[in-house]
Amino acid sequence: MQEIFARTALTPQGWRDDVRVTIGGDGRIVSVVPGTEPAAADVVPVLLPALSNLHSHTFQRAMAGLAERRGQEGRDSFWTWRKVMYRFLDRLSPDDVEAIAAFAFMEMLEAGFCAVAEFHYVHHRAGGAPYADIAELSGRIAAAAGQTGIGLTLLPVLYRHGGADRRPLAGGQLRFGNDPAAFESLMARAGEHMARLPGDQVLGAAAHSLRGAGIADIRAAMALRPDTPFHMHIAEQEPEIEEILAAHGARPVEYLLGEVTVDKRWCLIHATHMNAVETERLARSGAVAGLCPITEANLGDGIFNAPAFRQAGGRLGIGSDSNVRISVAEELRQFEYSQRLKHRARAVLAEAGGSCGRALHDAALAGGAQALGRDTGALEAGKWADLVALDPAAFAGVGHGDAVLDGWVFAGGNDAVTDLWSAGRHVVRAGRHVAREAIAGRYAATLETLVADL
Ligand code: NGQ
Ligand code: ZN
Repeated sequence: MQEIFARTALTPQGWRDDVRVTIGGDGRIVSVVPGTEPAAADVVPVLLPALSNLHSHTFQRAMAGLAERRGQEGRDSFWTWRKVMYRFLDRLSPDDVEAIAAFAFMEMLEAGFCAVAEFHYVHHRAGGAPYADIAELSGRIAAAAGQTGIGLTLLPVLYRHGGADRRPLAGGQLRFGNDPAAFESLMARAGEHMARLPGDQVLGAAAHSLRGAGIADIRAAMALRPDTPFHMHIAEQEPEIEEILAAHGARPVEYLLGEVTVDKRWCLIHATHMNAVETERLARSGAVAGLCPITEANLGDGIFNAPAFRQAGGRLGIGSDSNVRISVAEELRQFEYSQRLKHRARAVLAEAGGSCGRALHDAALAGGAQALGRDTGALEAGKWADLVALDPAAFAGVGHGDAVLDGWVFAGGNDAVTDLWSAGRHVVRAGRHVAREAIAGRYAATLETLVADL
């Protein structure tokens, strides 16, 4: 049993003062009692249910800041970035994958994320030969989650083609490829690796995109674990809309919704470019739109149509995707700010009369929990103890009510996070991960070898 005493906490009933939260040995919340006396060991100023990060490619963390140079010719774009990314991933050994994942997971925890959906598509050796264990790299991701204590929803990704015209994989993409039979064995082995993690782990699946997998392959991948999360990238770039239109005579979201049942288990990553009909239909499907505001800005993707999507009851969450910067507060801020710039308005995501920070937080909390298939998202008995403690002094902010969230999102950042519990694992204390030194040391050594000849 652990006890936390919070001066103020966000409960399903709203903000409450002097709250004692008791956590069971199984990592779930036993009780949440407001109006108590501080008797507990851990006394924190503000306690919140922690957010889940619904989309990550951890290996890309090691490229942060290394792909911001403009090429000699033409226009830099998502597609030129992707070439650099492919060159980079071709160098990664299993040890590198694990060291980078551990470092990124640690940073996520320090930023206030309790859990992550790792959209994992690098499966094989450079050139495409499988490892002796086909799920070697899935095992390395699981091991990194174990070292850091983050809650992991692992999404092994099916990837077969180099484009919607079914051209073969080439270059760096050779590390991604599996036919449906190989993918089934990979999923089974990944399940064995995941079984070594604590009980909050989840194994779902994904298809990379309508460019990387055909609709029959997507249906087969969906059928492997029917009740678990299923994710896919969609409609991120305008050339991608043209590519799907040319191959299938329909826009990506329109095409997908017409071919498979998209429901609550689905998370569509980006969904940046949707027309009004697609926006409305996706919102009504119950699926989560997986927004990655910092990465989408970094890659020049475009701006999600948030007002229409929310109006139609759409669910959304946030992901750190390329991990060029890992921050809960900055993701929510970037999301709202791109809406403000586009619509030339303020507090776009807020309800009438309500706090913007609170609305962003609540939406991402619910959407993240759903997308990860994780029993989380509230300070409530029975849920995983996924908790983050903030110190509003870090942003010289108000310590009560929704102003805490507005302060954190618009004026604060990672340094306001003092403590984090993931399914009861108290892995961030005084703002630092408990194993930071070892994890950061291993990462620095890895990075040195990787960038030596970049
Ligand atoms: C990815 N990342 O799979 O890592 C993609 C780029 C692609 C983002 N879209 C590759 N942020 O979509 O083909
Ligand atoms: Zn992605």
